[in-house]
Amino acid sequence: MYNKSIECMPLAQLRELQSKRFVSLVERLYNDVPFYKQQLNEKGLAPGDFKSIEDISKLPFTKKTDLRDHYPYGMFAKPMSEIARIHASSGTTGKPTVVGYTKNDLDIFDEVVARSLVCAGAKPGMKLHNAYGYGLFTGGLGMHGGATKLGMAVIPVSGGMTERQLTILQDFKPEVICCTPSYAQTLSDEFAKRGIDTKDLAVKYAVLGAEPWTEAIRSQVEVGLDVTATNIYGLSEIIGPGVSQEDYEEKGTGSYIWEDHFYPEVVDKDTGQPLAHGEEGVLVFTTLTKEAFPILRYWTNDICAINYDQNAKRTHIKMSSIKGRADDMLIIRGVNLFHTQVEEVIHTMKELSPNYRLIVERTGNMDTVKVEVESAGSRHEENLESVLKNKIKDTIGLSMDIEIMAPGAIPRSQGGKLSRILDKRK
Ligand code: DLL
Repeated sequence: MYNKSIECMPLAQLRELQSKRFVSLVERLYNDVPFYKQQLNEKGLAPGDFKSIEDISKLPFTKKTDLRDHYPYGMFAKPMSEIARIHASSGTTGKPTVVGYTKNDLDIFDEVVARSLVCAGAKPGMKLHNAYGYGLFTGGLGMHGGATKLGMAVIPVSGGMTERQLTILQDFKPEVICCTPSYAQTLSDEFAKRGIDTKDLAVKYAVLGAEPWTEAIRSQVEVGLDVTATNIYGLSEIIGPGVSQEDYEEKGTGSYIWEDHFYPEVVDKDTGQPLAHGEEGVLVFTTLTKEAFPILRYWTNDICAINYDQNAKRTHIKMSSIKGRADDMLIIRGVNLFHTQVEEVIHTMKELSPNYRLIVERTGNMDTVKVEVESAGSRHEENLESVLKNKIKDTIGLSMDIEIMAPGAIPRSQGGKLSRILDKRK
């Protein structure tokens, strides 16, 4: 849903709106969530100390461990009688993080997803093939609500059952698909395997997110499915998908963060100090409008930079693509490594496909990384391994073993998020 007065709001006015919402948020949280009252009291702060959004840095961060400590409902700011829906995100360890929504929150969720879909190229009257998982994961129901609000017809396929997805894409003729980028790769591969010409599909736009991806995957998916693919970002703790979205006519310039609802900061991952626009660090969000599960300065652990784009269609700030999560960063012989860095190098070599994974092992005291990557065709030059090895060494500064594999050899996404790192040290 394109809302010009909000999406193109002059920055001074946007700041005023954020300030007004922020001041009332601090007051609400102080009164309604004992955890926040205690946090402010411990710092000798009271709601009256917050006059504008500029005061945000006085506040401590909220971390995932705080949510775990208050599992399941301890961070809710509304009684259960006002909660309309509950979602949860499963972490790698321990209990899931539980989040709640009032009816108003669900309206906001619909609004930001509808806005994101328009930004991705979708229009009322189009059909959305929704291959994000339905259930506790926010992807399926989140996209569903936004698409309905926009006036699209939703095909609630959910994740998995790839054969059925292919049939639906061919027969139901959706113009828009949303799924994880790794699952879009799977679908594109499967069409190719069957010799189906994707030019015959109606699908034009792909809205991909929920995991890090780079231009390498964009190229594969855009060619393989004959679509324009854009990035959608979000996390359950903030709302779900629709925290930010890339515009289909501004690809590669970052994703708009819907700043009227989600106030972003980027901070140094070690010191927590706010960084200037353009500098890379941990993304932190404050939800300005949510009622059931509002959150102050949430430490997402996602690494990126934010900046304004003077040439853009909208005024809201953009975030770069996520390099990775700080807790997924590998430290190999003293060098910090995200798998997306390897993906970017792979992208420079047309002989390789962006189907790859990193195998991390420990031999003695030494950590080693092997890159398994599929060749683009069934044959490849003998020296391809050493070319990739040298390129990785030159750009990332690490020596890695390389194994070029036949197309189809690397595990694919079966519908959800795909882990591209196999850490055998654990
Ligand atoms: O993944 C919400 C979502 C659903 C986003 C569908 C986009 C599309 P969680 O399961 O809570 O929520 O996982 C959130 O996934 O902190 C990032 O690390 C990662 N992530 C989400 N979107 C992107 C993206 C959903 N576009 C976590 N690029 C976040 C990179 C992403 N990472």
